[in-house]
Amino acid sequence: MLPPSSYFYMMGNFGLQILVIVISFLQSLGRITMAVAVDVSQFESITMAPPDPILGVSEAFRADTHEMKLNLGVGAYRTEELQPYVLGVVKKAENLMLERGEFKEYLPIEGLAAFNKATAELLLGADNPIIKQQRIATVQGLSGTGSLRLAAALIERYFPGAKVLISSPTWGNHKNIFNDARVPWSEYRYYDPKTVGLDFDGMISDIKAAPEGSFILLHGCAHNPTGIDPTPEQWEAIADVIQEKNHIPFFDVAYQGFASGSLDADASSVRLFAARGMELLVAQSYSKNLGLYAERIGAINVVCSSADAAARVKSQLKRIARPMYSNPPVHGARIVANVVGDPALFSEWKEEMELMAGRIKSVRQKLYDSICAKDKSGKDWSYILKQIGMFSFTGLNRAQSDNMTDKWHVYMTKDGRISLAGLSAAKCEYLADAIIDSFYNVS
Ligand code: PLA
Repeated sequence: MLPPSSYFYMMGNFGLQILVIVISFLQSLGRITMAVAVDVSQFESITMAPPDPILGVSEAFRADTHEMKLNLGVGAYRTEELQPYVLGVVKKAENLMLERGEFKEYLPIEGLAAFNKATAELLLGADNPIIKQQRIATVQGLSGTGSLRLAAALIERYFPGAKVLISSPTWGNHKNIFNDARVPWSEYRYYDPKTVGLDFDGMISDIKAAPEGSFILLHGCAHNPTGIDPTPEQWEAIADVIQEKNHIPFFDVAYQGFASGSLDADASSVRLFAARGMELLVAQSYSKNLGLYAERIGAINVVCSSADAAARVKSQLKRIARPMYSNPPVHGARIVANVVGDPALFSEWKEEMELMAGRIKSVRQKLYDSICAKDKSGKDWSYILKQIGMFSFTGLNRAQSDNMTDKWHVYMTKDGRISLAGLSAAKCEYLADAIIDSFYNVS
């Protein structure tokens, strides 16, 4: 049999004309269009994407109808009743905004000036000389992710071929962000499964071995997913080797206030590097500490050695942002500016944050106590208590994590991470049973 195209050749021009007339006639009867639309799509070559390893967990959770189901996937703070929480200071700030009847016109490309000022001050401390010297370029971003993406685009454009070193493991989206921005990356050792602690020597030697002038991505505090942070002495040693190798530190600060409950203490890693006079990048997010997840509010900050360099960097960040999303949304920016800029709201925020961080610490303790009371094997579970922030890196492997979900309806990421921010005291016993069953009965 001949391939269909050969018949067209054989028909010649006249035959084709007849075919076109016939097709037009059938189209006018509404027959042919339907057949074409159903059978062949212009998007045929697009395959189905896998669900997101973190946000996809919430989708699966919503579809489960079991009464004991528990969503410990995404890092989102819930109340003891496992309900989403809007901070009191956020409601107050929003009321203020309504009273003032604030407008909704476009923001400048770099975002709301009052927000940019507040966010840099929150990061470095209001009296940091870097701010007075105007050595910081701050651009409002679409939360932590969008801010990281802007920085990645800046690296791709102005440091062609430069590598970003990311911790192993890290937040899953880091790799996507640099891949999509076409920035090469590799990993440095971070987590030591034997000690369930920091592989400090591995980290230092991998940073040392990286090509001079690499970007070193560091979690400012509450490392995701491990919950393991370097000590202040270790941070100094990390800064030493970064400085020695002329690398550029690139901080991701998504949990300021959530590690210790103190905004200042949680910014100490960044401040330590900045105090050495180093140039650095910092992406900030207000998703967790102000509970503004869906408002997409954050910033990218570039600390430079001169005000002149900072002005140029800022101008280029704006140039990158303009064709990407033009300018950022105003609502979250106003909330942050109102809360940080008002002494009464600011101190109220700190209290609420301590409360949130405190609730997470207390379920962490309760989970540990419940596991220890149930597990008579003598296994040391104390790493659960040593980890900080929203997450616990349980050490459960993929099959064990699957068991947590399939048998126990506990939704979590497949790397063994659980978000304690989604756990209530009432569910600690149940979770302890699930962990012990998965750990001992699944390999
Ligand atoms: N950086 C780190 C280290 C994060 O953990 C997250 C969020 C972000 C940046 C970005 O958050 P933002 O864009 O909302 O500001 N990580 C979450 C959510 C909480 C997520 O994956 O998007 C997590 O569950 O890991």
